[in-house]
Amino acid sequence: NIAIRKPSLGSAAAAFLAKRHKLLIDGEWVDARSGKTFAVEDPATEEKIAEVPAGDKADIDLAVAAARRAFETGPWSRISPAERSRLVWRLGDLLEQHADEFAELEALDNGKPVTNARQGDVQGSIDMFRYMAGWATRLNGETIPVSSAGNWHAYTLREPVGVVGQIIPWNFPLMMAAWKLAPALASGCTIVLKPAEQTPLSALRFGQLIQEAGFPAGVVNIVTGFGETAGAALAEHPDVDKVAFTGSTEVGKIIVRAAAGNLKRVSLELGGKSPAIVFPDADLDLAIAGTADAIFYNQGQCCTAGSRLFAHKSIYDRVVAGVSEAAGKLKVGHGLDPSVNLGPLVSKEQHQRVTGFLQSGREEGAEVVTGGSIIGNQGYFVEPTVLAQTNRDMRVVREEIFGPVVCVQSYDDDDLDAVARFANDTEYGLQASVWTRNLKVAHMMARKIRAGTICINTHNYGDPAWPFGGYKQSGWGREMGKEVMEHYTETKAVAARL
Ligand code: TXE
Repeated sequence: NIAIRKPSLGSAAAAFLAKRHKLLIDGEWVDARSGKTFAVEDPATEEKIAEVPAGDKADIDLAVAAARRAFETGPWSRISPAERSRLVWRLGDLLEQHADEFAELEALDNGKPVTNARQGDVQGSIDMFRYMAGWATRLNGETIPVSSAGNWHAYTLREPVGVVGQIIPWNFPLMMAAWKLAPALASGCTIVLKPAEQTPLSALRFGQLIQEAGFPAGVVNIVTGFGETAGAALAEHPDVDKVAFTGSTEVGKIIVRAAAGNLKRVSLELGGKSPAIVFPDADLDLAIAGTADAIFYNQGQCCTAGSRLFAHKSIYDRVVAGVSEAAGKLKVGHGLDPSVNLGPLVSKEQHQRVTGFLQSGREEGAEVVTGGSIIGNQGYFVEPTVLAQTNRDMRVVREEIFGPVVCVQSYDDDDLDAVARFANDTEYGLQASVWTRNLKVAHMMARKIRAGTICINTHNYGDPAWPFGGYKQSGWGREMGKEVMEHYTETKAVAARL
């Protein structure tokens, strides 16, 4: 079931790859000031596929200055909400026109299966721009019936927060850019975007679409580079009004400290260790397929991955056998092969990290029901793995693995509070799924679990209209939905004595 051959790229993606890649600053494509570049690799073959500029503090300074000018004095500052809406909508249209090219770039750069990239990442991004386009014309304030004596007219205005720094990860490179850019643009902010160093290509290609759509210079600036240099410079920049970050909880804490310098607004979407709970009355075919997908989709590199699977004792053996069988059926190979369902992990670092966890799971006594090893000696492939007989004290159960590795635990308690305690036994709180036919159980569990998103008979759900984010150490704030607009706007209260 393993086919690691590299299919060829379509002509559009190949033409983009062959270009010399530059930073987008103030409407111009430029080299990093230092002249430095770094290599981007195909994680399925470990071949170098591109070189991109290694932007650092000097480039971030230029990009922030351009974003500030665009925000304060550029045509963007005078543009009508309807025109902003039209421009954001246009990004969705342009992305749709180039959807296959973007899907291929994502598959090549990240390793993910191209069919998932097309249906998930690219379609999700198109939908995000279209949904957020609507918000541009709906950011109205309110009139307030104040209690002060005399005649007053009091009201609020919603204003864009200003210059926004956006730092994104490598697991859904284009979609994370879309989640961040779309609401910021709809609300009238200007942006400096820093893609992850592992996967910069789709963001750079998207920069071309931003220009084609007709956004004024400086509204979106894209600086590729490393976290410790470009990312850190953006997070601590005194002229950035807000930073939006998706990535590890560890770096999220660094961002908060860096942001304290000028008290910029911070939103964070961080790690997870999401529970998937299968109740004895669940539709088991649905639950087995769904909980397998919850962990194996995107090679387990989802912040919401259903990495802690709880199955009631009465169905535990069937769930373990079913998820293991589903793992065995996955076709592993190069992400560009449309028949593949499981690609490589994104990088050597992630490969080592995940294999370290597999080793740790074994040492701590987990039973490897299926998988458990790396695949081949080229590319960052790992077998989809089911670890059974796991418990709350194991590192594999406590820490985010970010690979196709599920830890199954059985429970025999019928008390919902007790079940919720298992689910909540983590420092994270991003998502949870509940698999049951009983409506009362489903909705009671939804209330008892401390997580930002709850899925009933599904997992890894997302929609542009559905607010997404975490409790506890999974982050601050919500992306998507109407909630995200809170993060990209300030409320100004005005009072007039009449
Ligand atoms: O993430 P980092 P890494 C988790 C997952 C994974 C682990 C490590 O568990 O195994 O994190 O991945 C930028 N100042 N997630 O090391 O470092 C970096 O350049 C400013 C969960 O790749 O957090 C990149 O653009 N920025 C997650 C982004 O932060 C810095 C997605 C994310 O990288 C920085 C990815 C710094 N000091 C990993 N250091 C999710 N929530 O979906 C790094 N960056």
